Amino acid sequence: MSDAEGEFDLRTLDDAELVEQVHDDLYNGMKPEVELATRIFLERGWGPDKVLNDALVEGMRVVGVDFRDGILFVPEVLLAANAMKGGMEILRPLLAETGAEPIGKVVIGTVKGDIHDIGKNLVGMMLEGAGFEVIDIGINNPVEKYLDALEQHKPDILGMSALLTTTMPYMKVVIDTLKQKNLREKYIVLVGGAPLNDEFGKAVGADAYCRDAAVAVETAKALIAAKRAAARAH
Ligand code: B1M
Repeated sequence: MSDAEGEFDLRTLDDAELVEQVHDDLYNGMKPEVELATRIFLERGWGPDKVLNDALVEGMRVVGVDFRDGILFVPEVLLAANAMKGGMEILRPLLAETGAEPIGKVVIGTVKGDIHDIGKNLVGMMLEGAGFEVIDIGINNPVEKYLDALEQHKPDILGMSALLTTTMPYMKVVIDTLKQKNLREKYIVLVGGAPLNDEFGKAVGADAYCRDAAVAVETAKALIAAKRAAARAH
């Protein structure tokens, strides 16, 4: 039952107990334990998307609630985020497994003033898994960084992420700049992040707001197909 550190062995837990445990371990920022639990789920035949959603994303949701309520603070949340990333890195190659030709190219980044990147990373991984080539330009991106990346990589889609009500308006700065430079029509612009909604997406001039990574994939596929069909029709 015990391992070298005198902790109990995660493998002795059944699936439901292990899910509870990984939520606790995420909450407590215990990266090695979260990584081990992720591996155990996979060994037990869980699909990577189920491990991601039931174990990691749900655990992070609980962290978010207690962060909001002042029970957890930035240092603890950083540790939780780090633990989450440990699990995500194990899942990354599995989520991104695809032998097919890229179905499109995406540049994605978190907007200026915002350093949240877990959701963005997840969206990037899921897009890769769906066959997109993804260029991730990281966090805290001013409009110039987006423009440089668009110029350099010539993607089909620009994805922007914002997790703060104070940073989400920056998406409009980026989209307005694209309009000023007559570049807006060249790209499908998708936006996402917890505080956004459909209305906001429309208000800033994005093509779509994506509630989560799965919706981002569906939307990216649908809008690329529509754009290509329209181009063929001309
Ligand atoms: Co911050 N934080 N945080 N934080 N943080 C939130 C966002 C907050 C809601 C917490 C709360 O109060 N409940 C709150 C924002 C409140 C608001 O603006 N209304 C908040 C705050 C206030 C802050 C600070 C200001 C705290 C402080 O310093 N006092 C500070 C700001 C720093 C900054 O950015 N300048 C801050 C800092 C941090 C940490 C650094 C500690 C850490 C980030 C670590 C990291 O990302 N590397 C952190 C975290 C982890 C969170 C919470 C707890 C979790 C976010 C997360 O990773 N969720 C968050 C609470 C919450 O959201 N419940 C919170 C999991 C992730 C899978 O979901 O990111 O929503 P999400 O992504 C989803 C969708 O939104 C969507 O798909 C993803 C996957 O399904 N999506 C996209 C996201 N981006 C997309 C892009 C797309 C498409 C879909 O493009 C096409």
